Amino acid sequence: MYLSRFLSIHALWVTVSSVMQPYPLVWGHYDVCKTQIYTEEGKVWDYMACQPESTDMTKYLKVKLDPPDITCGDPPETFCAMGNPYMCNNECDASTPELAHPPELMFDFEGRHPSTFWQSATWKEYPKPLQVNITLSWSKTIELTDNIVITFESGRPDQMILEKSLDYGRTWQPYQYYATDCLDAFHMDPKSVKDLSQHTVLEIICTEEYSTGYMTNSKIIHFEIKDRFAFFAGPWLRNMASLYGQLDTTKKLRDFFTVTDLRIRLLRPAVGEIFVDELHLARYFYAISDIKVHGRCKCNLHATVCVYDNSKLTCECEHNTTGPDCGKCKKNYQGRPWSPGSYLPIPKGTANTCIPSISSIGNLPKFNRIWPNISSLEVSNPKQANVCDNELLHCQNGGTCHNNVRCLCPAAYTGILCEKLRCEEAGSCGSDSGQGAPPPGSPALLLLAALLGTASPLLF
Ligand SMILES: *[C@@H]1O[C@H](CO)[C@@H](O)[C@H](O)[C@H]1NC(C)=O
Ligand SMILES: *[C@@H]1O[C@H](CO)[C@@H](O)[C@H](O)[C@H]1NC(C)=O
Ligand SMILES: *[C@@H]1O[C@H](CO)[C@@H](O)[C@H](O)[C@H]1NC(C)=O
Ligand SMILES: [Ca+2]
Repeated sequence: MYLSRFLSIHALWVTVSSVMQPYPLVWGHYDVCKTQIYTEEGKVWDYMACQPESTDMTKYLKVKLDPPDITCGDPPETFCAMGNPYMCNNECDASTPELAHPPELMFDFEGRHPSTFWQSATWKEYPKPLQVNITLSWSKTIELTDNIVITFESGRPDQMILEKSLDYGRTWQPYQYYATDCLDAFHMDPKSVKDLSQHTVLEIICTEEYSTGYMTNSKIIHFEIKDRFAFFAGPWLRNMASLYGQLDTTKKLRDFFTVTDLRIRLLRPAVGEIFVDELHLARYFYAISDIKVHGRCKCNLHATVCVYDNSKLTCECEHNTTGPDCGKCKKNYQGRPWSPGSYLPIPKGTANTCIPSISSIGNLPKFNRIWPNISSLEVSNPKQANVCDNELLHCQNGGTCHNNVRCLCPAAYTGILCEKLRCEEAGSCGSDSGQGAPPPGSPALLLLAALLGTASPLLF
């Protein structure tokens, strides 16, 4: 309807949009910041919310160990196999490349045999705790899009805390506690992410799921990003609109997945038994073969490109924004306050571009934004029509608050506060349409996947 009036140069969007017309538009890719369209007034730019692709972020980090001399091999030492105290023929020697285990080996390409790994000195000063901080710094805000996965070469630690910073390492908050015995180690009841819900998703938990006591042959520790997304987007992350809507409105939720630094605090190595074998302390140490961190530069939905230059990540800002995260308006484009882009409405979102300052052009800017029509709201006094705000979150079902007067609803919802299912209003709710998602394998979905050259409907 609306779109068919335009002939877009960016054929993809036109095709996708018209293909998707019969279905609610439940997802977007946000991989284009603007396209040129033809209107009755000629060629104009159409701006939309955009973000960089999610990628392997370990390529861009700096790693720092505390204490700095904790890596094994200086002086050379032998260590024993955890499970067998009499197998002590392994050597660590920092001055011999084949026998050294420097921190870089946590981030090199894995998949060969044997794996390469960082290793700490052994616990020779027992009972003094053997503790190591591994700090990963990006000097840039990034948004996590997939699980953090840490692979241990020997046993997984008995006690560990994953911490995060949002202010380049000035302050730290715990992200998750890991222990063989949470109550004993941290005075916390053990929980798993599966015990959480939409309402408790931000709770910081202690988990025993990844400790030595359980499946001893597993070497992996997760911080579960996807399980947390699933509370909003469903178990197969199909209803991304709902997640995006929630991320749009709830700053706390968005910040939860945002970091500038991560810190792995190793507090007690794997012991594997109740008592520490004091005669064979060379059995105890930390060794990590791989750390996976997937995410994207946070550019406030104003850039698709994030460049790595001079060991520094920076958003290439569009929409006349600027700053490392596109967090402010460019000079002479301060005609209204800066605002992040919005994921809604799906699929193109709202660009919220910065507009020319009034003084720079002499008169009011012409601006093709649709301002909310207050008189169309079903409220008695339009002057007090404060329908919603981002702190109090009155918009429901993932709706976003727009200038405090209107909720922008995800495609499947309607009503002033997005409280009604659109299909309910039309009297056509089927079993699946309540999600607002077309059934899996529907022609629209398959065609969309084909157009975008991806087999997966996931967005990350
Ligand atoms: C690790 O970092 C924490 C703060 O996050 C600090 O209190 C602790 O002393 C550090 N431990 C080591 C071994 O540097
Ligand atoms: C930003 O400013 C340039 C001129 O510097 C202009 O051509 C462009 O259309 C503007 N973009 C947006 C999104 O307003
Ligand atoms: C605003 O909404 C009212 C009621 O729906 C309508 O009569 C009016 O024409 C609208 N105004 C504009 C500027 O669209
Ligand atoms: Ca490795």
